[in-house]
Amino acid sequence: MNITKYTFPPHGDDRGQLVAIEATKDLPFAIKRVYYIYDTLPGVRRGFHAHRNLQQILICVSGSCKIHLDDGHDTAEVTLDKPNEGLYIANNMWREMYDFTPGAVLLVLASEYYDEADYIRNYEDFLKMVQEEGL
Ligand code: T46
Repeated sequence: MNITKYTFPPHGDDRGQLVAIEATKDLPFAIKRVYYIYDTLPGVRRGFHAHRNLQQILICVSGSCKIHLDDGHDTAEVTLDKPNEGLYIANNMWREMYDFTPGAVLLVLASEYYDEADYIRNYEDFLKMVQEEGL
């Protein structure tokens, strides 16, 4: 499976680091929504869904976490542990997030507004869709 990661150059100086991300210049889509996940309890695994249309960039801006990706054929485990590195997740990709370190913050840049109808939350339905649509 091809894993696409974006590295955003930090503008560091003797005060610390600053990362700027500009929609469509630095990303393959225009950002319509930003959300973040924090205070994740030990042992928690979340996600367990795919999206029909949504594209996202996941950045663990503090701490680290792991992402399980599944395109219906292959799987991959990706570690996010750099505040200037983003993982691109295309549509039609099953994802699970786990192994959050204490205090980890996972920032997500999303190509679409929140839409519950865009979620495929049943793994068997996901595999069926991949097979039927030849994805
Ligand atoms: C994804 C992974 C990486 C909203 O009201 N608006 C939002 O924009 C989002 C993302 C969620 N919500 C509500 C819906 C649920 O009541 O927040 C609650 C938790 O959402 P969910 O259970 O979907 O969270 P995760 O961590 O399983 O998945 C989230 C995103 O939903 C999903 O798109 O790709 O993070």
